[in-house]
Amino acid sequence: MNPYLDVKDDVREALESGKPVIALESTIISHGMPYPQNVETALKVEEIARKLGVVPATVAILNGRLKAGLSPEEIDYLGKTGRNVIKTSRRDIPFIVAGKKTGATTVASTMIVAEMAGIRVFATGGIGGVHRGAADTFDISADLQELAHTDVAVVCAGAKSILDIGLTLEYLETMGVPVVGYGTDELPAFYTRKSGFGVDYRVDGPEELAAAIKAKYEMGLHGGMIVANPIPEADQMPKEAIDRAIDQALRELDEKGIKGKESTPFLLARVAELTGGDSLDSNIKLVFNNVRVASETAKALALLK
Ligand code: PSU
Ligand code: MN
Repeated sequence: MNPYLDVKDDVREALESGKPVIALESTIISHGMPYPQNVETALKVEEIARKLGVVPATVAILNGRLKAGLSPEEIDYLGKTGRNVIKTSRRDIPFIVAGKKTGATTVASTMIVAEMAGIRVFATGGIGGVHRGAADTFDISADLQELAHTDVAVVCAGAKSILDIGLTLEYLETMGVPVVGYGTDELPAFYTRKSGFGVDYRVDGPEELAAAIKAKYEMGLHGGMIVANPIPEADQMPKEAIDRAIDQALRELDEKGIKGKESTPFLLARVAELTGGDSLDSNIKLVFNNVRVASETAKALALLK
């Protein structure tokens, strides 16, 4: 095992005995949602996985140690400290570790730690992507490069329109990352079930998905996979309301000159404020839904091994 990594006891036991485990990220806790909903969601997500017979491993860096699996107190700390925790992507990891600092892991860095620990399936809400206006700003999330190289399947709710969805799909195609629709031929758009863009492959259940994941890794085809799982019908946002909020948040981002790693947290927080919390409710529900799919997939994968 990697000497920089601490694997929580229950996670270690499950991995050693071939039982299903899923990874969860922590930037969604500290930078993706407000307190206390962030902590409530993170704890509930772990409970959902456990009830399905899956061990959850929430990932973060605490005092310089990579962690696969956190205690409820550690999750509470990350949620309470919020945006004062360092948002940690691939490039940040050596400095957070060497400086014995605490970092919340993005999709990219959670994939890195999950792969080190031997966890194949990861559930979150949304991934980073190619931002609107990227032709000028070059703002392309490091999550996409990680998906190109690191062997973890990421269950998310598709790509939201703070991103350029079309460019994000082009980038993923170039990088050889499969975009899989879970029970859908159309890529979901996070808050809504439809984006107008197709997926590469559709799967209709965890066994079918697990078989593709197993084939990929057994052939040594390195890199991740995006499993796009539509938000449940009842939890969707009205398209006009969400589009309006996103457009306004993007205008404000531009006016304020916010750039780099601050962009996504700013946009998520503004959209939640502008929709009076409705988008936060949808966000929480879609995360629960993704955890269920990731858990069933981890179980199917464990049975195939
Ligand atoms: N999208 C969401 N919620 C989130 C994020 C994205 O709906 O919490 C977080 C994830 O941790 C993701 C990160 O990995 O933002 C991407 O940030 P950036 O765009 O700076 O790469
Ligand atoms: Mn970015």
